[in-house]
Amino acid sequence: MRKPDGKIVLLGDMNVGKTSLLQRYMERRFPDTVSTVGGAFYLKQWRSYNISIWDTAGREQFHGLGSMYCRGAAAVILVYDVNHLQSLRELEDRFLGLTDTASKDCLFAIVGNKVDLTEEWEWALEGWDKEGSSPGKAGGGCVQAKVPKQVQLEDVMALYRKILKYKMLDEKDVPTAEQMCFETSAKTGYNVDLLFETLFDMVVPGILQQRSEGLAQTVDITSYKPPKRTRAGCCA
Ligand SMILES: Nc1nc2c(ncn2[C@@H]2O[C@H](COP(=O)(O)OP(=O)(O)O)[C@@H](O)[C@H]2O)c(=O)[nH]1
Ligand SMILES: [Mg+2]
Repeated sequence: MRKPDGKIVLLGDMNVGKTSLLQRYMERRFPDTVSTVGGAFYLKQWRSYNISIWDTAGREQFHGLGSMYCRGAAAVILVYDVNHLQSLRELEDRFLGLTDTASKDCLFAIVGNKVDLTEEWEWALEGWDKEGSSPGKAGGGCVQAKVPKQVQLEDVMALYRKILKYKMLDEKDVPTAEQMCFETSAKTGYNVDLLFETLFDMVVPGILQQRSEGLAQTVDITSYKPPKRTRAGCCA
């Protein structure tokens, strides 16, 4: 197996939907029951690059996510639940510190998952087939009442800018908050492809740069000529 060219990690509180997002993207499905204890990462071929995407494998519940996990990451996806403000706060309080080992030009995306559970989702998808999913029909056990969204995008973008400050990054050198703050639903697939594929495209230039630096080093070594031969040249 070829060594991955780039690494992307998912971070965030338990139950925000990290495993579901990854499975929705990689396996094109939303399983009713997900077990995070299992495959810790997926390999995605994107154009001619291999990108590894790491899930936290349940370790977040033990507060035992070491900073090893983010080592060398080209991008970090910070996931919160749009219906739980606390899950956004946890990103700053508990997870941001784990990203110190990421690559120096690491990209950050902040993702609010489970938008399908909000009232706003209903309005946004006016005309969308709501068969069985509207609160009025809450007879079935699996139908959940819609609630107003708890986390507003402005607060998320403010957190993004705070992260840039924490990382001492200049807003002009990195993607904007508008580009890097997403709202998704692993359940319906809403914005899931957009999230991952935007990030893949963004990490590719870094991979190319790493490759060319590696290549430059190789060229330096192989083109090195012993001094004797240089002196024998005809340029003097
Ligand atoms: N309605 C809804 N439920 C979701 C969504 N994403 C995940 N879930 C559910 O939330 C729970 C936690 O998801 P999981 O992927 O295990 O979260 P993780 O602990 O962050 O990996 C599971 O019961 C999922 O089915 C979503 O987009 N919409
Ligand atoms: Mg999980």
